[in-house]
Amino acid sequence: MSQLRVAVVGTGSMGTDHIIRINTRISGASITAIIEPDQKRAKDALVHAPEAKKFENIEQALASGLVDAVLIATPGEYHEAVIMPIIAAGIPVLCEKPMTPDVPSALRICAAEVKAGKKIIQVGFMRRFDEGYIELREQIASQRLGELLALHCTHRNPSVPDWYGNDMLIADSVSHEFDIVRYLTNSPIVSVEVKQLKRNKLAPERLNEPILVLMETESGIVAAVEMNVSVQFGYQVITEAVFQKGVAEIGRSSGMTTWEAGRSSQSEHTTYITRFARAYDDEIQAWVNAASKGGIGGPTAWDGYMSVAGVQAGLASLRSGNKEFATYEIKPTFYN
Ligand code: ISE
Repeated sequence: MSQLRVAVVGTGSMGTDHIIRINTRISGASITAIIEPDQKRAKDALVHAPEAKKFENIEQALASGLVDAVLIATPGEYHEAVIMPIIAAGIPVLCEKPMTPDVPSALRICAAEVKAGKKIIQVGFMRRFDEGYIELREQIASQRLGELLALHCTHRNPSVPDWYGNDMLIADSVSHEFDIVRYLTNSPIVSVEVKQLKRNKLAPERLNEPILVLMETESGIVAAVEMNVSVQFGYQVITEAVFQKGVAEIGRSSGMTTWEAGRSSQSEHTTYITRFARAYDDEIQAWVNAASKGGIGGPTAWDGYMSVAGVQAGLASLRSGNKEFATYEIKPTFYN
């Protein structure tokens, strides 16, 4: 296949960022179709993909013969309805996180993929492609500093849009840590406890945050995640790993330091789009390379399900204030 012809479903900020990425920085792919019900958003997206055709729904796009692979960037609650026809068509898909809003729908997707007999769903956990996380995972696995004892994770957003509700602290934002902590430690998360920190009065009224999410892995590692979406100053995702013989930290800004008028300052990211730009590029390039051969090049639908199951325990703890336990279905051998 010369160029992978990609349809993008959902052209909000993330979908549009992927369109620009695929049409400018990624090799071997181009955008041939978009599916977006909001006329203004669709029009804005087509500026970056003038060759693409707009379709009303995924079924029409698949039937057009213009699509070899699909990238889904709508909110999680719309994913299942879009993924099912794609599984039936048997073409590769990159689905942004969270894969679905709840465990039953995540399991339905896995079951449909298993039944179809081929791994075609990659879930958009871009942190797995971030240089720092890759290095940290190797550091943990090598045991050069001895055993890993604990993780301190900082996840801070300057602010969030109007449609971001309180549950999204866990379901949308901490969904990343449910994946990456399991990935770093190579061990599933068995319990989650959400603590309310002192409320930031600058947070929108509907949000009760920051929160501290304590997740414990089966291997006994506790990760303490500060989830904070009203920090005002910038976007930070920092991880500190505590080992028997040392400490490793990733994610501090590497922006320019400026000395001026008796002060020094360093620029900081203000959005995940720039903080993880390289990771997104590497994620999408790996997906395009694999999808061109009909497969996937990153986290599977099962990884998507494992994060959703962690989110479910996290939401239970957010409501009860207690430690809640995560339970999982047995992994089908298909995903080994
Ligand atoms: C957003 O959806 C993301 O995926 C970002 O990585 C995360 O930092 C942010 O909190 C989410 O809302």
